[in-house]
Amino acid sequence: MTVTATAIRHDCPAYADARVVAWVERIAALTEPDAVYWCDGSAAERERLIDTMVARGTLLPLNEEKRPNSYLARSRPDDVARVESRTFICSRDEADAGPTNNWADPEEMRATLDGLFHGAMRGRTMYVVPFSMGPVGSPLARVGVQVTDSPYVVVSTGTMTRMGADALRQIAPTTPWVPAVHSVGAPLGPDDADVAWPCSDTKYIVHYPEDREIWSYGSAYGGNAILAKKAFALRIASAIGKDEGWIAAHMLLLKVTNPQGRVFHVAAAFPSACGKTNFAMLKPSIAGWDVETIGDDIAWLAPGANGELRAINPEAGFFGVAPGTGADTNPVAVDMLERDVIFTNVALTDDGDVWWEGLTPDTPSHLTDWQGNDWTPDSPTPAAHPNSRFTVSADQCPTIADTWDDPAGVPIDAIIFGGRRATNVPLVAQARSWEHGVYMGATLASERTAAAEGTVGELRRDPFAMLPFSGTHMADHWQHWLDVGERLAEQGSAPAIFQVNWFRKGDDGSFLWPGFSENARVLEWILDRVAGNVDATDSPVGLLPSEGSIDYEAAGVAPEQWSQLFALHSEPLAAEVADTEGFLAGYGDAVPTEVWGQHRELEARLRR
Ligand code: OXD
Ligand code: MN
Repeated sequence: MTVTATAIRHDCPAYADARVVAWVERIAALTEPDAVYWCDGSAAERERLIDTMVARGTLLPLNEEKRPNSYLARSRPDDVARVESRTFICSRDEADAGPTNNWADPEEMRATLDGLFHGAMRGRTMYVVPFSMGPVGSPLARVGVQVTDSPYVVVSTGTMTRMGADALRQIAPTTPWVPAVHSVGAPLGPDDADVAWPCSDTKYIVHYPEDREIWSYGSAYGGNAILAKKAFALRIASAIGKDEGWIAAHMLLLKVTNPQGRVFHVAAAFPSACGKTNFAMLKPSIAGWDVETIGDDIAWLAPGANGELRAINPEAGFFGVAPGTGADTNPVAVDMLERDVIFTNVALTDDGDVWWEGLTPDTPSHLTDWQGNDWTPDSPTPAAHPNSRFTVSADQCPTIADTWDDPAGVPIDAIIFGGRRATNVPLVAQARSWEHGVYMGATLASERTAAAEGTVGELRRDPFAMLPFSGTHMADHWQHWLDVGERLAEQGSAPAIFQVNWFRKGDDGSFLWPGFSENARVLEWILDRVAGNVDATDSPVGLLPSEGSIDYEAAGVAPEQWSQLFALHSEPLAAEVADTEGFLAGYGDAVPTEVWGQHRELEARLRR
């Protein structure tokens, strides 16, 4: 029983734009769902969807006393993460996708997807999910509509975005909007019983940057399926931003108030698995400094009317990695997760609560692991999947800033790039200029293996932490940063740029810096630099803290460790510069001359 166009037109909200309705009709004709449901984003709707999922076994209610109004989802074991190998950027010209994206011809991809989506929603309901990225009506916000046959994706999108009627009302006859089509790829015949986590072995996550369109097939997990997040707010937004003069950045956002009451805003990029959510919820170890959260993953950065760089967090929730989130690493998140959370692939305690590695110092003696099996501390596999997640509303975060959803955004004072580096990269360095900062962002890397002193571990480059998330040629993204910086400099002044590294190791292989709450000392130095309150010392890699400007001993760091945190060893640095040369060359002619210029200058400074 396939839904008819007449039924769709009958059920759609009166204010739905005709283009949206026509598109929904087209996708319904292709995918043949049993019904089409237009989401309004209300609490009652969310409750109904949750009840449906509980009845189907997709969600398990947790102990109401220990974890009120919270649920556990267990995905299929082969649908646990973003699949970069199945993620495509289908620009008309292959060169526009660049060497780091999977490219496919858009016409051929459309034909492939037409075949796959034909009848893909049979036996299921197609939900129409309108959403706003950014505060509804903000000049910095953009709207999209996702259709999906997964109620889990609907509820997750309801937490991660401003979802529902208000977003749909934003779409007037000439408003640009991003259509996103999603199916789990598991149609049901009339006699088929559904499963708790329907998905398909065949997966495609496809972006058409010129058409601003997303199609995703076969997965219900995270960034593969909650298309508002990585697919829209980073990949498609990087293409929109390039045309419109703003930047889609894989960055957290902080509001920081110093002891004198001056407010600063910071945007920081880190590759995945560098503790981004922990830094976004930093509890400072130093008195008088107040750190508040604006976002933990994505920032949209746009030049403002007075030559300042303004930022919004386009999301409305956190889809954070659970393992490693505990009272010592992120006490703010632990408090945030007390209620109203959907957990995915964490372990279940015997009293119906959740657990994951790193949540508590003691491991429970018995758990049900993320796949539903008995688990004890002797079990050979982790209790929670390493990529298990929590999905929670941003306004539940105890440190959320009062300005986090200001439609005008916040003015950015400092930009930070950080990777996980055992060698070479100092705890903190200030870029000499915007161009030098862009070079720091472009050459950002983490080290695969801990390296012995005097060598460099294999570098996994992740320029601007955007490697899996750019909808454009990566080197065009660098050029775009240069262009925006130039525009800021013409009208006002561009924010200062810094590089940080919490992960440098000493000769004995142990971390030199305690990290977490002590990272506030680095933030203090950065913002004192912005305020002009503290000196820096020149070095080949950038401006470093002068002796006495960071109280490292109060962080438990000895003078010998402190000097290792900033040591510049010529051999491994030369090896890294040679590696960078090859890395940049891989982007061919698209590498901006300013980036090559910065590379040559670094080379020359290191030779001196
Ligand atoms: C994420 C990521 O999931 O960056 O946020 O990988
Ligand atoms: Mn991320």
